[in-house]
Amino acid sequence: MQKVIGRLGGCVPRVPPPAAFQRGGSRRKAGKRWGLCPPPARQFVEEGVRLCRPRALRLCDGSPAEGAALLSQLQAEGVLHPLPKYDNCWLARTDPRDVARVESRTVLVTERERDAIPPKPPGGGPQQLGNWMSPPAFEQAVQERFPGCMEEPLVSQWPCDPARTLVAHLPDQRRIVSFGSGYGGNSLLGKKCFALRIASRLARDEGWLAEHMLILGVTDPAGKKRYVAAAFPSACGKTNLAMMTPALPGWRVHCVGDDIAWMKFDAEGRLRAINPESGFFGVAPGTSMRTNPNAMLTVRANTIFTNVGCTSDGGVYWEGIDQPVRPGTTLTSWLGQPWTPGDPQPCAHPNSRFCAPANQCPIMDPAWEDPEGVPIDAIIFGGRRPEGVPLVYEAFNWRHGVFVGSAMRSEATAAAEHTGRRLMHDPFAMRPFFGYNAGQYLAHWLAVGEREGARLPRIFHVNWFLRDGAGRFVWPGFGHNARVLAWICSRVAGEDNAKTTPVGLVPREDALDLDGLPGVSYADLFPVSRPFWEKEARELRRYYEENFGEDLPKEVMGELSALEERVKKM
Ligand code: GTP
Ligand code: SPV
Ligand code: MN
Repeated sequence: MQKVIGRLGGCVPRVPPPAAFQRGGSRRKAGKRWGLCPPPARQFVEEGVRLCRPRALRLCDGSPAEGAALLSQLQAEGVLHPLPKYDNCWLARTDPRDVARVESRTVLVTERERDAIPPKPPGGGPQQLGNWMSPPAFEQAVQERFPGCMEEPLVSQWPCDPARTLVAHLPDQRRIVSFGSGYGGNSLLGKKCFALRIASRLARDEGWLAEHMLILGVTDPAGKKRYVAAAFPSACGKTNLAMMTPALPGWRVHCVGDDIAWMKFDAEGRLRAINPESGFFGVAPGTSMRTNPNAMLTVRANTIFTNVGCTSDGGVYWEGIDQPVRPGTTLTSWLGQPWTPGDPQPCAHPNSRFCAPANQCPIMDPAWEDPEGVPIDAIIFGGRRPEGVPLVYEAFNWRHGVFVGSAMRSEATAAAEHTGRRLMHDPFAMRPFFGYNAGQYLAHWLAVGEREGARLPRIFHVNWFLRDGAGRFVWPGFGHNARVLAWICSRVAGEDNAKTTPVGLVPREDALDLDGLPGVSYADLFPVSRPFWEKEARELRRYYEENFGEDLPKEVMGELSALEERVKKM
């Protein structure tokens, strides 16, 4: 033990012995723990200590007692505020400049640029499929940020450095280096950084898939259960679909995961999915007992809320929470200011979130932690499309499905730094999360479809977000999305209940259950117009050419040409 302290101290003369090592019993325990660390882990820690020069070092054991001690320490430091209305729930208010992922500062570091991103467009416009950094530039960036960074005095209760934020990935070494942000996907390194970016690269190398997808089980009234995976861009409805309470009598939904799916073929050729996460980091605004009761029940205990508003009786508050505020109770905004309904600025930040253990969700699937995964029958793509894109359509086959995934577009949301309701391309909902060249990613998906003996899931596209002339959603969404899941299940069962459009297969008018939805018309939900799809195809061609260039698989370009031909004949 002494030797270990000596070595740490020796490497870093100005670092006193780690805090956890300074008291009798815990000093002995910490020493034992250090001795049990595998040598590469010790080396990693020693390098970190040398570089960042922390005042103290603590080896975490993950025990409940340690968790409780950390929470009290963070409360004492003013980072977390207790929410006494619930059981062990906490509010964190971040620095207002550190509220979302920063795609512009997220980089892949590889020797060759082409391994990270497709070639830059000839016109010099911005490439939108990720950012590459060369290894020397990365080394310099590290030297400009890390040496002594843990010696710096804290300037606020939320340490961050927005001007120098950098979220770097070295896929060849399976390494992640993140600096300057404490928010969500920038700093929860097991989530987007590892389970999507690094894992997508592992998946390509090893023949599986790491995707920005929810996984759910859906059981029909006859008791037949199927699992589906769905990729929607950030803040576009994965958590809500994964936990939904079906509005169709007799149907049940169970949740396996709400954000990330790792999928691999089994010996029978079935694609099996696991959720690599143990909790949810979900969007708060819009979550209510009406829209997502299971999420509301999940976050009543052991939950950290970030940037939501709060009530003077120790509860949380956000736009769309749909709960009356008790008389005499006052509200405080995410900025810590008094807030009253009607104020021009929102009470909660639009990207405010809850972080809660998944096992608290009342409808977790019995197989949610099964290491074999659950068999996937359907893959669903989707996005926020205010016009032109039908409620649901099915791809003609796997290759067409890969095209549909590559063609995904959605309105910008508050999950990243983009602003306004701008329509953005987001292939496979992975634009912020590709761990290698997106053209090679599409080629990998095409190769998966060619795999010998594979029993491929069917592929669908959904759009819950069509609006009418007055800007209102034409589809009620949430629990009513079960109506669409029911049609998807009928297709998986082989029912002949679709009609062909140039875009894909849509439900025949009698095949989608719209009972009890006054004012919702089939015609409004299934707009398929020639001018819209001509424009869409033109825009897609431009996007492919400028962003994927010659790295776009020819099969995908072939599918676009086929769509253009079908649209011409409308
Ligand atoms: P990330 O965690 O960022 O990856 O997002 P997500 O895809 O899990 O999004 P989430 O389910 O949290 O939904 C984001 C927002 O969309 C919330 O404000 C929801 O209330 C809203 N939303 C989800 N489903 C629907 C729907 O069916 N209809 C409508 N109108 N809004 C929805
Ligand atoms: C997303 O943006 O897709 C999220 C939230 O799931 S974060 O973890 O912050 O990336
Ligand atoms: Mn996500």
